[in-house]
Amino acid sequence: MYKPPISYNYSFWEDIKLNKINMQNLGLSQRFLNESTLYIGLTIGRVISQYKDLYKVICEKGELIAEVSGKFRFQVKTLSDYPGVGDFVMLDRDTDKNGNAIIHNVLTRKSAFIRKAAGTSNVEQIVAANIDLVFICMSLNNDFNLRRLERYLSIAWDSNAIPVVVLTKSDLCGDLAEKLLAVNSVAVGVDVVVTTSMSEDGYLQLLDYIKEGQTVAFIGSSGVGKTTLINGLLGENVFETKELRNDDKGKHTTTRRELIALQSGGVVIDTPGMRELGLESADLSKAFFDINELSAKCKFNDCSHTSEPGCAVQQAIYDGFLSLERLESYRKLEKETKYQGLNSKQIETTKFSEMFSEVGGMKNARKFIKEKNKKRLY
Ligand SMILES: Nc1nc2c(ncn2[C@@H]2O[C@H](COP(=O)(O)OP(=O)(O)O)[C@@H](O)[C@H]2O)c(=O)[nH]1
Ligand SMILES: [Mg+2]
Ligand SMILES: [Zn+2]
Repeated sequence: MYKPPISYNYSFWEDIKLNKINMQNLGLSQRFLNESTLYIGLTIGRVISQYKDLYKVICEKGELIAEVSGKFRFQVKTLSDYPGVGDFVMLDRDTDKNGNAIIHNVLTRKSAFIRKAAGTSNVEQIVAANIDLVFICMSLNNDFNLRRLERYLSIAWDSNAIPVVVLTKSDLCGDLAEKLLAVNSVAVGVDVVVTTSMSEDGYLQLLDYIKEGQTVAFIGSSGVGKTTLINGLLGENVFETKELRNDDKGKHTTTRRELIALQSGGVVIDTPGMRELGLESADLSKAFFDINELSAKCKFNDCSHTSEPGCAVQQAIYDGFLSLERLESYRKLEKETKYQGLNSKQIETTKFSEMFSEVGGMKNARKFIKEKNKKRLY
C-alpha cells in the first residue's frame, strides 16, 4: 500500500536559515522546559552530533558548536555523563559567532541507549539519549544474526525506550518467511517491520512509528541501511550513505548531523554502526520474557536450568518450544551483566562464590566468605 511521503520537499534547513526553529518539533517537551527553568540565563539546545570534544547543538536561533565547561569536565564520573546525541543541554549563549558555546548542564535523560565497548571495563558511551523508540535495524542478508538481535534487544529494553525490530534489505532475501519466524521467536513482544529501500513503499510504514514530538533512534551494525532508510523518510540526502557492494561490509562514514526533525514533528537519530556492542546494563527480564516465564514454572526457585528435575526451561527445549542457542545466549548476556547493580562487596562475594563453586561447591565458598567476613569484624 503506497502512502504519499509526508516528509518530501520539507525545507527544514530553510527554517534554520530563516531562524524559525521550533524546539517543540525537535522533541523539546514540557518536562525538559520545566527543568531548564532551573538554569537562569542559560539557553536550551539539543545535541545533534558530536565530534570528539565538540558538539553540534541546535537551539532556537540555529545550530552552533559547543563544548563542555571546565567545571562540567571536572565533575563527570563516567563517560556517559558527557552529553550525547539527543541530549538537551544548557548553553551559555545562543550563537557561536564569538567562539564556541559552553555547555554547563545536561538535562536529566528520560532514556538512553548505552553501549560499552566490548572487553574494556567501565567505558560506557551514550549512543542516543532521550529517545522514545529504538529501531533495531538488521539486514535480511549478511547481517542477519539472532544472537546479536538478542543483545540489542536486551540493551534497548534497558534504555527506557521501546524497541522495534526493523529488518532491512528484504529485496536481498529469498527466505523471508523463514527469517521472520526466527526473528519472532527472539523478539518476544516486539513489533517487527520488514523494509527495503529499493522501493518507496518499502519503508514508509516506519512513519507510523515516528509520532509528533517523539524521537526515534536507528541502531544496528554498519552497512545495514539505516542512513538510506532515514534519507528515504526525509526525502533528501541529508546524511551521507556509503556506496558499497550489497553485502553490508561498509565502513562508517562520519556524518555531519545525526539528529534531524521530520516534517511530521518526529525526530530521527542516525547512529554510526557499532562493531562491538558490550553490555553496560541490560534488561533480560523483557528481552527474554519467555525464559523468565518458564523459570517461574521450574520446580526449584533457584533452578539453573541445567540438570535439575522439574525444569520447565529444559522441558521447553526438549519439546522444541525454546532453542538451546537462545538459552545459551541468555546465559552469556546474564554473565556480562551479572555485576550490574551490586556494590563492591557484593561483587567480591559473587566472584568468590564463582571461584569456589568450581573447586568445592557452593558450601565451601559460603564458608570461606563467612570466615573472611568474621575476620573483618576484628
Ligand atoms: N539491496 C539493498 N541495498 C540497500 C538497501 N538499503 C541500503 N542499501 C545499501 O547498503 C549500503 C549501506 O547503506 P547505509 O544506509 O549507508 O547503511 P548504514 O551503515 O546502516 O547507515 C549502501 O550501499 C546502500 O545503498 C536495501 O534496502 N536494499
Ligand atoms: Mg549510516
Ligand atoms: Zn529450570
